[in-house]
Amino acid sequence: MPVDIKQLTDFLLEGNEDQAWELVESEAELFDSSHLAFEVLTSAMQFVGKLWEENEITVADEHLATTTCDFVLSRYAYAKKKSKQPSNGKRALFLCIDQEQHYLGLKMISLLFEEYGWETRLLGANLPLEYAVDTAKKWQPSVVGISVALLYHADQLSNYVSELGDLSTPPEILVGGRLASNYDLSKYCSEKTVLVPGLKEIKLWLEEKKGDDSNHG
Ligand code: B12
Repeated sequence: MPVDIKQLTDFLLEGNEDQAWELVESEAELFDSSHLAFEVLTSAMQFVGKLWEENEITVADEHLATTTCDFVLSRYAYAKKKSKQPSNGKRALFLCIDQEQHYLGLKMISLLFEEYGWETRLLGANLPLEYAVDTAKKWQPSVVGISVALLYHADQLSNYVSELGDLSTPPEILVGGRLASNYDLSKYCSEKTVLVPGLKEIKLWLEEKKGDDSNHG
């Protein structure tokens, strides 16, 4: 049965954590595939955005939908803990650039990496560049995932890409978020940066990496 996005959106807007969770949990297809579950939650949050744009809901409603969606994501991750793949020994660091508040997508991506056996650190919204660089130096992730949603943050993106790329052991940099889905961000990135428009593409990337690992013993 296809999920009723309108109903899920209503549960998020009401702050109805249990009903929102049950809708995701009761649908076997969604419970089995985080990819599908995250796709459905993304659509519901985009619908929230549309309602806000049309003045149908307030900023407070939007915040409540966000915290409820965040709760559902955490509960999903907890419920799926046992089906995680064994550790692949690799680290991925996730952050939003300075002033960027939209972190739900970043959290979804971090959870997907965990399912694939990565060790992750989710630094969430609004991380100034100096702290991104400092953490990458100390923790030595092989991947840094950066999220950016708003166009006026794009200029800053190039500083993150170049400073992280200049580290003595530079991580692979993945850039995603609403802006990466809607614009060509390559002029703010380096040749090595991987631009990821959405869930389908990151799943392919994770599968490819898994294949590389098994090919190299
Ligand atoms: C919730 C929300 C907020 C919340 C954010 C809360 C939070 N903690 O995330 C709050 C209320 C704080 C907020 C604030 C603002 N928002 Co807002 N917000 C939204 C809303 C409704 C949903 C965002 C969301 O969670 N989407 C769902 C997630 C899952 O989608 P996603 O981020 O795209 O992530 C997916 C992919 O992009 C990918 N991905 C994401 N990150 C990464 C990272 C990597 C490494 C990879 C590989 C992939 C990846 O994975 C996800 C999988 O599906 C959107 C509407 C929309 N259409 O998105 C507006 C929206 C993005 N906001 C908007 C605006 C204008 C603002 C404000 C400027 C409003 C204001 N005047 O204050 C501020 C700016 C705050 C800031 N400085 O960042 C506009 C942007 C319009 C534009 N042209 O730029 C939108 C589109 C609303 C609208 N319809 O106009 N917002």
